[in-house]
Parts: sequence; C-alpha cells; structure tokens
Amino acid sequence: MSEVVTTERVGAVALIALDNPPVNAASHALRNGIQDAIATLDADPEVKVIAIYGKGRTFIAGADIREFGKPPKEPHLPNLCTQIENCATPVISILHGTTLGGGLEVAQATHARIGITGVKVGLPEVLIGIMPGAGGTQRTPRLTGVPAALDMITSGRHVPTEEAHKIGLLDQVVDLEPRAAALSAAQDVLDGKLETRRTGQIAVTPDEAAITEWRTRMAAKHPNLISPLKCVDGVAAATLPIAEGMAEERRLFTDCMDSPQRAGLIHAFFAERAVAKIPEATATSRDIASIGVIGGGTMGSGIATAALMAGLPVALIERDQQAMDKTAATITGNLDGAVKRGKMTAATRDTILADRLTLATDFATLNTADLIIEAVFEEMEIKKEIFARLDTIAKPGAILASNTSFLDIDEIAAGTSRPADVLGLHFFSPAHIMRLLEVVVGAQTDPGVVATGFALAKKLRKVGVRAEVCDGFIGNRILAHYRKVADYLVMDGASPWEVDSALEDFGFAMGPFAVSDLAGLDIGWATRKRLAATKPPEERDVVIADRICENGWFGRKTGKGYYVHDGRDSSPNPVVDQIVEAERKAAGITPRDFTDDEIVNRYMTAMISEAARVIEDGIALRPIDVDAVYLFGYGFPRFRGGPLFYADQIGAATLVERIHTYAEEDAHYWQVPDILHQMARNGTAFADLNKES
Ligand code: 3H9
Repeated sequence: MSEVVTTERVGAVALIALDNPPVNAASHALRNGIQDAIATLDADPEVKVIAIYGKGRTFIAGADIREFGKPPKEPHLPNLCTQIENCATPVISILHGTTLGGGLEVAQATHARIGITGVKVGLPEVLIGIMPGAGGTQRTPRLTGVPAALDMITSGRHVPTEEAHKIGLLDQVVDLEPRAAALSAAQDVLDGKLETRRTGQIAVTPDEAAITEWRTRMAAKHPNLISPLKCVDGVAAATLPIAEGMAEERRLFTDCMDSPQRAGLIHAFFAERAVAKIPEATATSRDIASIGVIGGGTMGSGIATAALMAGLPVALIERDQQAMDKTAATITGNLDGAVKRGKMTAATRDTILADRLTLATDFATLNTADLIIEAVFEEMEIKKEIFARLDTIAKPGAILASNTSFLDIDEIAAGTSRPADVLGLHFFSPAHIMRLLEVVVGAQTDPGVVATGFALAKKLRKVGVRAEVCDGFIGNRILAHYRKVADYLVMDGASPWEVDSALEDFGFAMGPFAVSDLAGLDIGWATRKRLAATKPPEERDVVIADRICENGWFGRKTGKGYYVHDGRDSSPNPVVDQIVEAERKAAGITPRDFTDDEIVNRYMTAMISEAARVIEDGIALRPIDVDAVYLFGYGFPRFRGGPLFYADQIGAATLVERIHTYAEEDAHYWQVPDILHQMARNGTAFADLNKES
C-alpha cells in the first residue's frame, strides 16, 4: 500500500484517499498510488463504484511543480487520466479546497465530480509558463463549452463553487466532509441518482470566432509570453477525437515546458513563498489589533488604506484639519478604486470609513495602537523627533516602525528607550496595491518584532522580504546603482527612448526614463543635490535630468519630462535631444550606436553586480529574496524569474567577462563583485546559495 494513497471498502463502494500534504500535489508517489489503486479496484468484481477524495486541506492542487525540469517518471499524469476515464467501473471525484491544474484534470477524467461548498477550481498552469497538460484543454471545453474553457485556461483564475457548478465543471455541490461526501455520492451512483459519463466522449461545439478572438486578445495582453497562445491552441484542438487532441496538447505542453519562461515563472512562484523562511520565523509574534500611521501623504494614506482593507482599525495623525481633509479624500479615493476593481463592495467601503478610520492631530490618539508606522518626509531629524515623541506615548510592547526607503533604522531606534521594538517597514507606492514590503531589521530589533512584521505582511496580502540596514536596503540600493547606467548609455549615444524601448522589449512594463517621468524628475533632482557632496570624484557626471528639471519639467505631473505627455499619450520630448547633444559635446563624447542587446546587457549586468554586493554584505538573506524584491516591487518581468535567477541563465563567467570589457571605459563604475569572481572560478551559481539556507 502506498503511503500517500490508501483504499478502503464500504460494501460495493471503494474509496481512494489521497494524503500528500500540504496540498496533495500529484507527485510521482501519488500518481503511482492512484494508478495501482484504480487497476486493483477495477479488477475487483465486487466494487461497483470508486470514489476519490483528498485528505487535508484540499483535493489535488496540481502536478508537483518541484518535479518540473527533472526527468519525468511514469506514470505520466495524462496517461493516468486516460486510465481513469477508461476504467470500466464508474469513478467519481470529491473536490474540496483548491482543486487546481492536474488536480482538476484528474477530476475531469472521472465520471462525475462532486464539489464541496467553498471549493475553488482552476487551471492556473498559464501563470507558471505552461498550459494544462493532462487533458485540461481537451476535457474542459467538453464540459463547459469553448468560451468558458478559454476564459479559465488563459486567465488561470480560481473559479468559485457556484460558478463551477453553473458552467458544468461540477455535477453536484454538497456540504459534507470529503469522506462522507464520497460515500454519499457513491450511493447516489448505485441508486441511479447521479449520472456518470466519460468526458472524452462528449462532443465539443466548434467555436472558431471565440478561438480567433482569444488569440488576438492574448497576443495583445501578453506580447512576451508563449504559454497564453499555446493554451488557446490547445483548446482549438479539442474538436479532434480525444486521443488526437491529447497528443496535440502534449506537443504544445512540451514546448512550454522546454521554454526558459517556465523556469522563470516557477522560480517566481517559489520566491513568493521562500521569503517567509527567515531566522525569526519561530519567534512569537505580537498581536496587532490596531494600527497608527503618522503622515497622510501618498505613502501614509496608502499604508492606511492597505491596513483598513485588511480589516484593521487605523488611527492616522496629520498636522491640521486641512491635511486631515486631504488625507480623508485620498483614502476615500483609494477605497473607491478598490470598489471599482471589484475588490470590495460600496457598503464595505462605507463601513470602513465610518467605523475603522480615525483621523486626528494629537499624537496621544496613538497610545493604544499595537503598531505605529511613521510615514513622513525622508529627513533623519524629523524622524528622530517623531520617534522620541512616540517613545513617550506608545504603550509598552507597541511596535514602532518607520516607512523610510533608505535611512538608517539603527540611528532612528537609538533615539528611543526601546530600540528592540523598532523596525523598518518599507512599503512601495501605491502602498495599497504594490505587494512588496521590505521588513528592515535593525541591529537591536527583537526577533518577535521581525516575526510580527512578516505576520503583518501576510495579513495585508503582501510579500514580506527581510532586509538589513544599509542606504536603500535591498531594492533602492540596487536601483541607485544600475539606474546610472541608463544615463551613461544616453551620454554615450543611445536615446532615452531607445533605452526604454529595449528594456520594455526585454519585459519591463516601463523603461527607466518613462518611470522617472512617472515618479517625478524633481525627486531624483533633490536626491542628487543631497548626495552631491558624497559623490566620488571618479564617478561620471550626467546632468541631463538636472537640465530638464531646470526648465520646470518634472515629468508627467508637469506635462513634460523626457517625454511630452498628452493624456495617456507620450512622445519623445525633442528638447531632450538638444540637451543630450549639448551635454555630450561638453563632455567631449562622440556618440555611438547601441543595439537593444547591448543596452539590456549593460543595464542587467549593472543590476546584477549591485544585487551580488547586497548578498555579499548580508543585506538580503538569499539571492531569491532579491528576486522577490524586484518581482513584487520593481516591475521586473516575472517570466525572467528575478535579477539573480536571470544572472544564473547568463552565468558568472560571462558576467565577469562583460564587466571587464565595460571597465575598459569606466573602471570606477564597473567592478567585479568578489562573489561573482568566486562563482566564475568554482562554476557555482546564485541558485546554490538559495539551497544552502
Ligand atoms: C500542473 O498541474 C500541470 C498539469 O496540467 C500537467 C502535468 C503533466 N507543487 O501557496 P502555499 C507548496 S501545474 C509543489 O503557501 P496556500 C508551496 O510551495 C500545477 N508544491 O499555500 C508551499 O510549500 P512551502 C498547477 C506546491 O494555502 C506549500 O505547498 N497548480 C504546489 O496559500 C503551501 O503552499 C498550481 O499551479 C505544487 N503544485 O495556497 C497550484 N502547490 O510550505 C499552485 C503548492 O515549502 N499552488 N505547493 O513553502 C497554489 O496556487 C497554492 O499553493 C494553493 C495553496 C492555492 C494550492
């Protein structure tokens, strides 16, 4: 008997129970166990119905993703599904939890599906760079029709119970425990009350118009991805007899599996989960039942909105009535947006605003808050003053957090009598939407406080990533370094729009100059002024952005920056060409051409170099943490897995070679990080460092 699959006989009914925690993934052991159980039970003349159900939190949540990329072991899932469908004895399945991917495909191959109230079903393969590969593209349209199948398979969305029943994926919905549901439904089959049928024998009504429409939609929505179109091709093959359609699905599925996009997207899936594995994970976290926020600007309002949406009461402190009114309007606007996006009802928004949000000017309002997040200007002196005041009013055990994006948390903590209760919680704008939360751990931060930061991230449905103290922590420190290379490329001959377009083709939603225009050029201008005195003399001077700012052009908010903005349309600002030309002339540079590959290679090599130093300095726990920061906070293309996953695709030796070549032009900027040298020498990769912890 298999350890993960057990069988049980109750009269003429045979039950197959799956027990492969945590999510009953269809691992080799599980597939083997089901294959043996079905073969044995089908051969037993006394068994009249077979019912498969899952123990634990879910029926099968899909193929075991950890097995991808390794040599596949028999029985393969599509063959197992065919074996189930062809079984002479009726087989039914009981679906609960999240029945996804290969799990739904197994269920579709059974002869009837019973959903337990609350079950969500879906085919999320497209989200990890593949497509359903065990009959999902063939059997779904047979059960739901072509348009519903295309919607599910190309979006990967989790379909709720009622809808799944309505579109034909579930035959019955019951409110029972899985084993009891299995026995009850099996009895219904015996009593002729539940019809069983082979899905593969159902005819599909062809719908060429839907196929064409989805092809166009997917090509427009995901220009860089291969799997969404493969999903459509798979569904298009469902009008073939089942065996032929399955063969076509296999061919398309293999193309996806062989693509580097699959590896990148699966790395991103695991990155989201790996970052929670921190040294403080076992520390006892503190209860957070109420939150205080200081400052109602864009960040403070966004943080308050995120907390309110997660069900937490928030007290927000502003300077005066006018500022409070502005904050109230911003938070209301944020919540209106959530209503528009279908994230909450208008009634919930009204309740939140009436019952959960308190606006005040008096710091004493925060004396009952469990966690207070300061979100004011990035000025050390102002922050210190606020923390000193908080120290006098916050209740014992309250956590004091700063939303600083680069300042020294230890210096802020040192100004209080309770440095162990202080940490950094660096949110990303807009804070109620962006998923990243850097949890910045100071030298004296209590492990329980760190664990609470991660618990908060989870409650806010964010991805918490542990960072140690340095200027800019993980994300902004790396950004401050590689962003310079975009300016160097422009000084040396590329135009800002060539740089943007090359990086957008690589997969970034926006290029660096378009991002600068969006963020506001005045922000970078102020930072450059602040850091001017600390700039090493060897560092190249690029003042193009300063010259643009001197015209009063700060990007989108002033209508002009690198681009001229007209509503949603942007076109290159011709004056920028003149500024660039003048600056090149002043620096004695003869411009040269850069190919898209050259632009991407320099930009990515710069990003990887600083990311490597962040690992070297212990600012991030592992390379996968840096990947998560970039995936969830900086718009890094998910299908590329993150900067250090991408670095491994290039290889340390090639990166070292590239840096040496670039250093011939600028030896100050282009220096090989020690860790990269070592990897090149030892033939190791960043992935090896992920395994070590
Ligand atoms: C597929 O089925 C292909 C077929 O069409 C064809 C094949 C031929 N495999 O997310 P959680 C781990 S492709 C291995 O924290 P939740 C996860 O890493 C697959 N491991 O819990 C974590 O491990 P750890 C299609 C998996 O309650 C632990 O389980 N299916 C898998 O927030 C708990 O996960 C999918 O893409 C897996 N398939 O969410 C579903 N799934 O504790 C992917 C999870 O060590 N999974 N783990 O960090 C999910 O969407 C969510 O995990 C789920 C649970 C909704 C199931």
